Amino acid sequence: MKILLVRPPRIKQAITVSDFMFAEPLGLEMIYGQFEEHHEVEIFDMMVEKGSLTGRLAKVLPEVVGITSLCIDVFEVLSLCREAKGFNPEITTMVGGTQAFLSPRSFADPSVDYIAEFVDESNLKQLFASLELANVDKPEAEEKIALIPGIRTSFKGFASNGVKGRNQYLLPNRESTSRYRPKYSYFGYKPAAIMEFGTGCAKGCEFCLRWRIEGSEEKLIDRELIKKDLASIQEPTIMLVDNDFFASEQKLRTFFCLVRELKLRKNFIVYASVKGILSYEPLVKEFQDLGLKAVIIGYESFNDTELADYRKKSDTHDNLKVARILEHVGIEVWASFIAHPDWSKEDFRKLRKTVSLLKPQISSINPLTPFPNLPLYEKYKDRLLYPREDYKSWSFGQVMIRPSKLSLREYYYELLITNLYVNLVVNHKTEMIKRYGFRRVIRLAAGSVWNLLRYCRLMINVV
Ligand code: B12
Repeated sequence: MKILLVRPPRIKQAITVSDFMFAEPLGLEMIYGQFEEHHEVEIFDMMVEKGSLTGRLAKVLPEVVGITSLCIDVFEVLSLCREAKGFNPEITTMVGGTQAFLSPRSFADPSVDYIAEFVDESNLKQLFASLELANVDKPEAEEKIALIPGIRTSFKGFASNGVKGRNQYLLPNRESTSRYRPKYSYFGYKPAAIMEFGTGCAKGCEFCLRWRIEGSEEKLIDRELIKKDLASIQEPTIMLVDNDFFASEQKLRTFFCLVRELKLRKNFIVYASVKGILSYEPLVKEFQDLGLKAVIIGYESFNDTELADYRKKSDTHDNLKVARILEHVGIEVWASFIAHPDWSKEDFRKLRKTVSLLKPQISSINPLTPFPNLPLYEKYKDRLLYPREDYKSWSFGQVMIRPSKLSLREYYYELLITNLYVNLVVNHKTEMIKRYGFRRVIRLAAGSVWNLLRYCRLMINVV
């Protein structure tokens, strides 16, 4: 079969998809890896490509079009499925990815044939065998597909077949995106690859979707698979997208062993928790010697009550300790903060003060987003500014909960001023240029400016 795997184009509302943070479609590379042996597969990355889907369909003439999705992509994905069906109604359309897992019903549309709620080696094999069978005996194939765990079908009204599961980390084929790879970047490092070393997160912070996606159990991915994957990466920088790379000493040590065994000389960027860094502080330096360059960390707030409410396992005192540890060893920090909807002007001022004490190289301050799959959604349901079906607004970069102490416009103004202050005033740009080089600092600054422009637009458009 000919299979075209598609990543939808950039969505205007996204903040991360600028030159400073623009990662490869890892999920599609995994699907490619599963089928390349027996099928003709191609990845069409519309975040990079200028051409239309129809243009590509005319060249490839696929039988199956599989599209990956995040929440803000829903309308775009549906429009691509309609385009595929419009080009040739015989094309089988299939949607997978984060949104298909978190909210499969958002793709219940006549233009979609299958929703892959979760995938693993086994259900993917069954699905593609059945699709081949459909060319010979459609009713029998449909009967079989309806029983495959994790696959929702249009002919069953997209009802779940009742089997629960999670996405399996499969070996990606990185060459499948070779023509796009020079464009992929993370944190201003370009080119950069992304991968995962362990899945799940036991911390369960109230605002975080990631434990909902991967589960609360922290597990290491199969060592041999990771070894192959690591060895296949050509880029000088690898971003490890695990929820908390400092989740355990065993995790860190296993990774160090692999890096030594493969004699890798790479830049590594990781997400880490404050608690993890405090618990395994002596390993920070060892990791740095092996290539750790930057850490993405959630400091979230200046206020201990808020941190406790978010179910964070650390307080403001811990945040400061970690900031000093990372500053001392010379690891770059990208800190994220959550603007609470009940903040006053004074609270924003307190945040600015806290950021100048913590001194991260980059700070992103995003409004609290009570995502539909989180307990927070119920808590703030009555104060929501947008309905859950307004998918594009759920970008983590837009005010979703009506502020209680400021008007919406004042709130956006505070967000704008605070982002401007912490990224353009607090960070000593000349020191950063000396340390990280002009090009990287320009890329990082471009990310901040992009964010600021968004807030400007949102502030002006408030009704
Ligand atoms: C890397 C990353 C990115 C990359 C690339 C994402 C991509 N897929 O194209 C970049 C930097 C571009 C990005 C951007 C954004 N991201 Co992002 N990103 C991530 C991150 C860190 C890792 C995602 C990943 O690669 N996971 C590993 C892969 C293997 O998993 P996967 O894609 O789900 O694939 C599996 C299955 O789903 C399946 N699959 C995937 N696609 C398909 C397709 C078919 C047909 C089939 C059958 C199967 C299948 O195959 C894989 C098997 O394991 C996650 C956090 C996390 N750890 O989950 C956030 C995350 C996914 N991002 C998120 C968000 C909010 C965004 C932005 C909106 C942020 C912003 N405000 O700018 C933008 C949106 C960009 C846009 N659409 O324009 C949210 C998602 C929320 C949601 N419900 O959708 C997450 C969960 C982070 C968070 N805040 O909690 N992101």
